[in-house]
Amino acid sequence: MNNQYAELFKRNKLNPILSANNWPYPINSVFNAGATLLKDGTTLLLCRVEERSGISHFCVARSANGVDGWIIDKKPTLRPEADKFPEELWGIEDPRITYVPELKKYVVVYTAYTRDGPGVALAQTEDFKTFERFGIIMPPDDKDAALLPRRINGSWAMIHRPVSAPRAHMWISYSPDLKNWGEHTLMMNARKGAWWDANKIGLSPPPIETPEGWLLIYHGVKLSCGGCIYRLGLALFDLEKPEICLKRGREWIFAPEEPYELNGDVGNVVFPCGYTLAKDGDTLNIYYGAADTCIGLATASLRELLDWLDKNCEE
Ligand code: BMA
Repeated sequence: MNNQYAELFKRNKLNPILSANNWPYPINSVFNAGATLLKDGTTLLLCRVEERSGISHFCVARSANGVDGWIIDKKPTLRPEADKFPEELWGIEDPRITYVPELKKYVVVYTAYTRDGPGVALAQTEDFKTFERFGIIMPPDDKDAALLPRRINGSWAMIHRPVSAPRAHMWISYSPDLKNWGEHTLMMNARKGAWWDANKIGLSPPPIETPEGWLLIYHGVKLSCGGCIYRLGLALFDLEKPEICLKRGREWIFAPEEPYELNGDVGNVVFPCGYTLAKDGDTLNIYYGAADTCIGLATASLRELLDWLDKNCEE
């Protein structure tokens, strides 16, 4: 075979593993799900469900093996509540879940679609049944946010993606209490020109802590006359100063190729918001929205990702 490249993300044979047809109530699409492993080993996906109004809410799907046999909540798990939280006027989107051992809670950071564009909102939960909302924590335009699972030098840390049109870069901010955020620091720039990650980048799933640093899977948006292509790349950041980039991959590692990734409501999109790490400490299950229509699963080896980054990072 010609044109061979390292296949770091291996798609599951059952892909797409979840789509609107699986849902217990009528919806348009299901994609961009946050993910976590519960204490009993169950995989929990907090799925973004788009209703046939265009507004999104979240719905929980649980599976014993993280691949099939999904048990889906019979009705929406978390709906936008615009009367109490006006920033949720046009829905809630793209949740990222971080389990925080210090709080013994899951912190969900998501996009609240406000009258003035997307902003970042936060809620915490112990059981994915009741949620304590903190409201909006980053004003619009801002999205693609996730909390780090532990404090950095005494402060909570959150990666997010403010927009200063026409460019959008990744930032990190710090907080004493998860409500008030400051020390806003640029973390990584979008490249320029013809690069796959020119002009617009953002965090995809929450950062992965490894002995070598925080491994980030991020998306780059290439804009051409044919539209946008959402692809994924890798970068590594300092464990105690996460705004410091240690390595950044030159090439993308995962891109839309399969029919369900190329075609859908928004074609040419792979967009993971969550991963789980298997008991072996190496196998990553990456759950990604495909073409803003369904959910795919790809498996990768953490060791292989770090080795690839070592050999393929920019000078
Ligand atoms: C991004 C987000 C995602 C979406 C993607 C492709 O900006 O809004 O929710 O999957 O665009 O449409």
